[in-house]
Amino acid sequence: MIRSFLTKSKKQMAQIAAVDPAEIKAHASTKLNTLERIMWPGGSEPKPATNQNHVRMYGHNLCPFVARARYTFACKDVAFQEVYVDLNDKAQWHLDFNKGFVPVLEVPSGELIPESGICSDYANQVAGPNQGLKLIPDDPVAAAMMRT
Ligand SMILES: N[C@@H](CCC(=O)N[C@@H](CS)C(=O)NCC(=O)O)C(=O)O
Repeated sequence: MIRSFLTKSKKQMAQIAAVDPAEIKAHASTKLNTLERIMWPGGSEPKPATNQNHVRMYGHNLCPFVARARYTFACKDVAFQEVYVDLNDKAQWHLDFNKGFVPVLEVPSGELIPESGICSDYANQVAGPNQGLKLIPDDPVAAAMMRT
């Protein structure tokens, strides 16, 4: 799964992944950013109104943790809207939520979800059983090893 990208070599990935990492890369590159991307200022600017149609990911283009979550959404063919925030001038609502770390997901009902691994799990769970690439092996041991 995507979180392994940050901690494992390509060879290790190939041994434990449910799918070839090259396939993930190819799939993600064609599926990323299907919805309008917006930039949002920080400081005292309030959070933008919740997108009631699509999950939103508050993030930053240089953050590898955001990339992990973004790739999972792309690989699972789950549409999402990206909102780039200013990490040099964090918004108060963001600081209050999780000290201003990205990624943060906002679901259409308005709940905010922190942490790239949790955001990735969300994408995996909302995708239908045959939707997108299979990222988590069926074998529970392999699935656990993938998460280490
Ligand atoms: N454990 C977090 C780490 C996220 C993280 O460290 N993101 C960095 C950007 S790559 C961040 O938001 N840093 C806050 C800052 O720049 O002050 C996750 O996996 O989501």
